[in-house]
Amino acid sequence: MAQGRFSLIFATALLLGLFFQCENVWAKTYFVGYDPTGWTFNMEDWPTGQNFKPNDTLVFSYNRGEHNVIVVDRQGHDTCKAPENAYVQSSGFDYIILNKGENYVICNFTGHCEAKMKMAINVL
Ligand SMILES: [Cu+2]
Repeated sequence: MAQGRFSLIFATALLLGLFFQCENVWAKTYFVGYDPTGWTFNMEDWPTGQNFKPNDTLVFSYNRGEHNVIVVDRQGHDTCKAPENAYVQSSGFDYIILNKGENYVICNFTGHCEAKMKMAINVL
């Protein structure tokens, strides 16, 4: 009986340990923006305070044809210019996977990035 209880406690501790370990390992998925608007203007502050990890996924939901999603570098972010050969996502339901370090995303529809439809996310 005593041994059974010990095994139970041990198994529980083991499971809890695994759970918390997985919690750190499993990447998370975030819907970008404030419900229900999703990816839109004035997004600069949205990442603030969120504990993003490498390999987390950001989902960009928006009306197709009204916006797009382009990963750029710091200069692209600051100047609101995507390179000619940039990979442009425009399905209305796009995603990116965060890398460790700085991640920059803009919408390059005319005037949108300038209207703060851009984000800089530093992943630690
Ligand atoms: Cu846009």
